[in-house]
Amino acid sequence: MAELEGLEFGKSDFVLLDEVTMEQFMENLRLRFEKGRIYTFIGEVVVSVNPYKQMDIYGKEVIEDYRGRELYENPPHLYAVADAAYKAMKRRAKDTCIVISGESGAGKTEASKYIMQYIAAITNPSQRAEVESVKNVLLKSNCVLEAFGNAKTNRNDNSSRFGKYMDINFNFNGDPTGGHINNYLLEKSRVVQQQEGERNFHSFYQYQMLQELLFRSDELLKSLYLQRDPAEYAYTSQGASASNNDSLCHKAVMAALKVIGFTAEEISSIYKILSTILHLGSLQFTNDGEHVIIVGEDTVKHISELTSTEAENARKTLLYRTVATGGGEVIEKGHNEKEASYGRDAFAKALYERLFAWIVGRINSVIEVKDYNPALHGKNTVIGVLDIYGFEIFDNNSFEQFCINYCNEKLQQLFIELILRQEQDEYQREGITWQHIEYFNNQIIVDLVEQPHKGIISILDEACLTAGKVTDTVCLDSMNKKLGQHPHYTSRKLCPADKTMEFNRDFRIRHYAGDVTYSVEGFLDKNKDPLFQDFKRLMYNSSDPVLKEMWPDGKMSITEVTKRPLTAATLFKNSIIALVDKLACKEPYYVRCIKPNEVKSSMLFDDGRCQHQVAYLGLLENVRVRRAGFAYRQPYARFLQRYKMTCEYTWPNHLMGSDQEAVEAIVNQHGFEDDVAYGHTKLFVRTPRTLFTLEQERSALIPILVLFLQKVWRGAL
Ligand code: AOV
Ligand code: MG
Repeated sequence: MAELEGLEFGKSDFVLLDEVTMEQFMENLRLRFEKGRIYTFIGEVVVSVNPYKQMDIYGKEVIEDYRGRELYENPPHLYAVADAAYKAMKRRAKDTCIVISGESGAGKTEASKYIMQYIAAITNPSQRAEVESVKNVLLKSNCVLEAFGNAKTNRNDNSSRFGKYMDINFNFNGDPTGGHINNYLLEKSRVVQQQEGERNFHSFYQYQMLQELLFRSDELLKSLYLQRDPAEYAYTSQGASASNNDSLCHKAVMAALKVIGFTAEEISSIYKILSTILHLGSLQFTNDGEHVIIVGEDTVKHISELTSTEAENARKTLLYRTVATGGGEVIEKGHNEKEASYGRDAFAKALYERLFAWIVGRINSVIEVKDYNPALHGKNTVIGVLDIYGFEIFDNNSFEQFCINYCNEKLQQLFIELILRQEQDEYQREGITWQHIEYFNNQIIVDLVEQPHKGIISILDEACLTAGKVTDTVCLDSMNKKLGQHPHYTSRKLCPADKTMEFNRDFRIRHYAGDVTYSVEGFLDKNKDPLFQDFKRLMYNSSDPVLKEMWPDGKMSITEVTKRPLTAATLFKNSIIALVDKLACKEPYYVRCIKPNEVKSSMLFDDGRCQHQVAYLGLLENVRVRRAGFAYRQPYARFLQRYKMTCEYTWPNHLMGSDQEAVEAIVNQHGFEDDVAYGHTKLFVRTPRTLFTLEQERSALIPILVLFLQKVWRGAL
């Protein structure tokens, strides 16, 4: 437990509070925030409060202070957890993971970057070129993914609109040999529509704002048929505008793409796809009395040129769809205006989603571990870093918020499982006397969303599969019927007096982190996520190899019977369940981020908002479990093996009845009786300091022992 700071900064570990009450917890959190101490431990968990200003607590020198040190030797810091995860991985060959959670804008992404920088800084001391290059790609990938996957929302100017889990692989030396990025559900609806005050993904503004182009002539923009001003385009003119920061970031992104190894052709294809999307947004459809036609045929030409497709094909794809009749005949069916606009937007979203997935895949192809031979190189170990979109409540919450908030429920469940439940289960198993600690288990909300047949996702899927026109409202009815009794679900229909919801539109989930009212409008469409097959074929037949590669499913002909694809919610659910499984088999380290206020101020500590977060994150329960509990535990045999040299009764071998008795002898000789408990198979140690003292004694004894043994070998004794 860190006690290295003066008391004027508050308690650096919540475990040290005089009493575990909300008042004391909040008092300490506030005091530390006001004194610029944004990190506080709960044992090995780091609680972080977003400072909303640059802090002078990062960088090379500070990294050196934390490198290789024990958690309690330094003030709380992200570096301390990063080092603990790294040490566990290196010393004990454990796969570890660092899970960063907290609501939107709480500081998760920033924390993940500091953690990555720390790991990069402490590895590869011999500067081997191939390791340096892996590190470089890992670090640089952040900037690219942020450009394409982050956007300004009303909660966070740089909000992650996708989930990211990055595995870093290490060799037996503890140096990174590669990695892998998993991305989760990009919020692609943002490509065509943004809420008031929000923006499209940064990438769209960045390359249009390219100041470099002022010097390099506007050739590039001309070749893309683009205007410089994002306000010219429907998809980038709805919300907030571009800023100088965009052009700065653009330079960094370009440099990063090059470092990662994107070729000039690939970068050019990325440009072209972004421009295509913007042009698509400008396309309008009208009816000439007989047919639906496109307003602005020039734009179609630009699109076909940018996508390396035939202009006529592109035009047709925007206006018609090919359908196979029951008799196997293939016919072309014209869209009405609404269908054409719908198709255009679906195409724009899919283009962006596939571009993003392709970029992630391309980065992975560079960093994936190649030719790793465990026999030669030892066990390949992993540290995973999870930075996902945080819990969010907007004025208008849709399918995306539903998915994001479900994901946060799952992560909270994992926290409960690993930090609160397993801990208590083990005490019970080992027969340690233990006062059970109550906590809210959010499994009930997870079930509400994901349970087969009964959960919201199942009901949505069922509605999507039903032939004919099941509308969002019909689906809402079905949810009301099936879930009306659920304590965490309600809707206006079920509760007519509640005027804060719309009658035929809204349902509310009582999430672990607060109540969220979702508008069911658009849920079915977003879940089904249809895209006319014609667009896929158009892209597959592009002569741009990069674009073609992104659309392999365009190969199928219309008459081929295809299995109904899984819905967006089910795909997301499956990927999140797989993620949780992946995390659950690693040794977890936690960073719990708190957002101090709603106005992005570095001065304001909003008690109400902070207390709410402390409550739903289960931090008080975390302190209680930790405090009443034991920081370390070790099987008797292992403990004995390591520390037997520190006790006259156990060195070199003990003559006692059992290992437990021998361990008791060691503990008694050092006077640690009050700090331990004896389980059926393990010794439980309450404070890390006890182990630290034993470690120090052991280290001091080793040279003496070596001398002694050398003398024995030489026959001097
Ligand atoms: P998030 O990842 O938790 O939200 P971010 O990490 O993007 O939140 O943080 C939001 C903003 O807070 C950043 O852009 C910084 O301006 C500021 N900030 C956060 N941490 C720090 C820090 N350690 N030092 C200085 N400023 C900080 V979301 O991605 O929306 O859930 O989906
Ligand atoms: Mg983020």
